[in-house]
Amino acid sequence: MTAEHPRLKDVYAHPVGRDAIDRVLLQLGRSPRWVTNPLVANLPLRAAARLARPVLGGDITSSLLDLLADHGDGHKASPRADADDRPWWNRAVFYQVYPRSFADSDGDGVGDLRGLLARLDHLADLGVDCVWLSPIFDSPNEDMGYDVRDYRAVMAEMGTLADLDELIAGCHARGMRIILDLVVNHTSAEHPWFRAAVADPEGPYGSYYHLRRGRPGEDGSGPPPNNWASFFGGSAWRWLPQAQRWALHLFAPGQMDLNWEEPRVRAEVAQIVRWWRARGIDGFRLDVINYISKRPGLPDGNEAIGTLMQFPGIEHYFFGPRLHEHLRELRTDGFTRSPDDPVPMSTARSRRADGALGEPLPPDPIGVMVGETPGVGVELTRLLAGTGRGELDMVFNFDVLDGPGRTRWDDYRYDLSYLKEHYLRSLERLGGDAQLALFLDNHDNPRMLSKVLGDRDQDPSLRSALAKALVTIQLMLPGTPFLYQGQEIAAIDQRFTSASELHDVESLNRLTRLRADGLTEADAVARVLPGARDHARVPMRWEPGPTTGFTTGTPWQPGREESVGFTVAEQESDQGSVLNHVRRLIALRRAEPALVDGGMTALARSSRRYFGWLRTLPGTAETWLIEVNLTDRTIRRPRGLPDAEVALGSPSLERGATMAPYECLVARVRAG
Ligand code: TEU
Repeated sequence: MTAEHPRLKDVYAHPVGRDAIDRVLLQLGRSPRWVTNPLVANLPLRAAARLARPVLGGDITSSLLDLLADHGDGHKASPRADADDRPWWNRAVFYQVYPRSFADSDGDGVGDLRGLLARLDHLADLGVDCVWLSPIFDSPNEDMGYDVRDYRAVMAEMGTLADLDELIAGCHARGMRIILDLVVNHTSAEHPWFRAAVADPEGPYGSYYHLRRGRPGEDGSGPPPNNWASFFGGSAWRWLPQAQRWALHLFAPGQMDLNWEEPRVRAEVAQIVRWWRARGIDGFRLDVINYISKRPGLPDGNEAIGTLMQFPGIEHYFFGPRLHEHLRELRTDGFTRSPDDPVPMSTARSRRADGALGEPLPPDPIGVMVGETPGVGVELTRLLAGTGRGELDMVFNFDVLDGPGRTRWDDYRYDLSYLKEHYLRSLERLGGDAQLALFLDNHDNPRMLSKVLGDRDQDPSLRSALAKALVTIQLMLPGTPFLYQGQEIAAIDQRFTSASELHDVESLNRLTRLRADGLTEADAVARVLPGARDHARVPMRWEPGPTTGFTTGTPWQPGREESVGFTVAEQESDQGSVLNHVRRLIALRRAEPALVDGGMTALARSSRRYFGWLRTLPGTAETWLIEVNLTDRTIRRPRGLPDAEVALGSPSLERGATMAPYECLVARVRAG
């Protein structure tokens, strides 16, 4: 940014400044008009920050300016290639599997690769184009696989490398690609690299991690090197008596942050990627990949930002100074095929518009890179995943998951008008610069169905109607949809009642802190449940029965749901089920190019109840109308809508003057 004494509008015009301020406003539940009205926008930044101090709790100016200085003025992405050049993942439907809870083949109560292999037809019949597996690498499972001990081995409870090779081939034979979850912001404390670093902190592996000496004469009881907090509670530092060093861990104490400043770390990661690409893996979802570059010196975090964002220090790593450089290098050195690369052990068969399978495709020139990027907004999406930027292909923008002024831990009802506004604003601002990843559920969040319905999420008709409406939005908007296991059968949160039913390190740590604050177990559980990641990690419901067809043993994580009609088996034969609605939606996407390559025109843009839009295939009159009632009551359709023939609808194929609660439909606009 050029101005010596910038005005607020100069900061807001900078991509990093825009996203940082938008994130603060979202957290505070305030409108962007707070900063865009000319009176405030033209204030010198320092004056504006003084005005905001009572709300922000302190001065954030210097932190903000440091952040902006790291990133110049950001680069404009080049416009997206035209439809013919679009990469496969632009048109794909992704499906996230949490393998631990998907299907168990050997009765030990833990999902495994052979269980998933036995259920691959479920995914192929859904019409999925790419399967994403949450971590399956060897791990002590302090964070359910997000703490890797060996990047080239499968965790024993999930199977073997041979099982994984068979799974990769099984996906490819069904016309599906498969990506894994690459967790390289940190390794497990049991990884050989870390063990070597502890044994000899001045040796070759000491620089693989963020190790800091203690104060003179310290035994670890002194203050850690800075005020950074762990996402799972407490300090982000752990004292290593054997090494007489502090070690950084942004997550659990067994998840040790890698030092990406070390070129040998970057080379190791690139080699891991190449190794898996040779086995036929089609790319990776990259875990908290925007955290890998930390500000040199690891300075203290600004107290006001720490309080506001709940994690002191976050401004020094959520978008660090060398992030672009590291991502470009990883894309080139790890994900891009070179001429002397071996042909992968298998590649996906092509799938035609009618879903029929074709011949195996040639290897993709570049493996897909899906960044998990907490805290990244629209502008940083453009910088990280903009077409032609040479960094990531898509990123997850988590702003969609909680409404303004809300966090995952608040017990509130999610307002779907916010979902509409978030996606429309993202699409309008991104234009063709970057592909939007469209997701509502994942393994880290409560189910969107339950956020909207609350205790009514077990009302069968509301639950089915809303599940279909949500997945229609996800699959019919421009972008790449990521379904999470269970969405296809309207999975909801669990009626857990005791701490013994929770297994996630984040939930358990939170429970411990609340109990230490004097809450009873029941009150502590009640405070954790709204945001617990455990809801989304219960076993997949394949059929009725105590273990829902997931295992013949005792599930590692019990589910607490007895709903009738919401298992795969019960929905399979019901033509009006959510499962068959999802299948038809994906088949329609595949058959109708306008629903994937088409532009979008929002209808009744300002309505908070009605979400309608047109998809028109460029250069043709081929136009589709999609409509969703965002509310649990009957609404009147706006006037002046085009006449259209309904191809897919819930609860009916009729289009009258009104829409039933959560009604959704997809219709072909009649020409003329
Ligand atoms: O998640 C990081 C992330 O942004 C959320 O998990 C959130 O930070 C966390 O729940 C604390 O609020 C990724 C993985 O998806 C998650 O499962 C892992 O626990 C985490 O990284 C560490 O690897």
